[in-house]
Amino acid sequence: RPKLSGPELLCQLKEKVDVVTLTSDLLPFSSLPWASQLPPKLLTSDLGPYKTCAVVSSAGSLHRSGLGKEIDSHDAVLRFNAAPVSGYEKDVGSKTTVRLINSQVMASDEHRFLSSSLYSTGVLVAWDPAPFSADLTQWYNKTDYPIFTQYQRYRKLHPLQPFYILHPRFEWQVWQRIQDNMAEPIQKNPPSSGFLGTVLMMSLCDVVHVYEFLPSRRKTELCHYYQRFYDAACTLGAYHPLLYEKNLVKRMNQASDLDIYTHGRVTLPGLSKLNC
Ligand code: NCC
Repeated sequence: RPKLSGPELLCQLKEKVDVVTLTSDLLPFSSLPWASQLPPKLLTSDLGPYKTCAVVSSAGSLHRSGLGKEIDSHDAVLRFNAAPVSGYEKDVGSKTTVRLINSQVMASDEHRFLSSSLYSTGVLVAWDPAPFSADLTQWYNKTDYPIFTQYQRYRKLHPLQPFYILHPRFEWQVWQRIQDNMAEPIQKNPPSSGFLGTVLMMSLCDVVHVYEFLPSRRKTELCHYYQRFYDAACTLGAYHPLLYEKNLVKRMNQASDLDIYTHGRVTLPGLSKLNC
């Protein structure tokens, strides 16, 4: 199959991916007693549009980047999982508009999801690796981690904080974009939070800058900017098809390779700005 150009890949994202979240009117949730804890509307109708947005990967190469000011100059900033800002402002900024978390973070004791103040800033969006092609009821009965019990608990403790859950259809539609553009079969695991969040912000913003998803000259085996833990798999991927995601993002980048090398910065257009 012919290799698509950057603009063609962008149009595929726009045309073949629905950026959807769970709403209280969807079965099986609408028949459950806690349905009203789910938002009535989609994330994309409640949030944005923003002019410029920053997606801050958690990569170790953000360490000593000095990118904090630039990141904070955006209208909205997306962060991932347990990535902190406190103590790291110089490198990653201090603004958090949206935090995308996987269901493992919500469930594991070490992250103290229900009690830590780390999660109380901004809009929360959670996701769980749903089985491929499973319907919502099958997924609901067999989630990877207990995303729904933790969601209900969190909502009770923080009823005013907006909190969305990604529809598994979104995960797998993004996965399909990766697979359709690679010659070999890729692992049937959902894309990483980093790529899911990038596509999510492309649906909310006119321009998206992604930081250290494609590593700069600061490239390191340090996994996260906030932990002394080394593993090249954090940058290259193991469970997630991370290398393939990065290949696509490289092809879609609208700025120069020098931006990647010096700032670890990729520039992507908002989906609404595309003429397909
Ligand atoms: O590490 P993680 O991701 O939280 O990082 C967020 C996103 O940043 C990009 N990244 C990160 C590190 C790095 N060196 N290079 C990068 O490009 C990736 O796009 C990544 O998605 C996840 O995707 O949710 C993930 O979560 C962690 C972990 O669950 C959380 O950090 C909580 O501790 C996963 N690690 C493990 O399961 C051990 C990771 O595989 C994916």
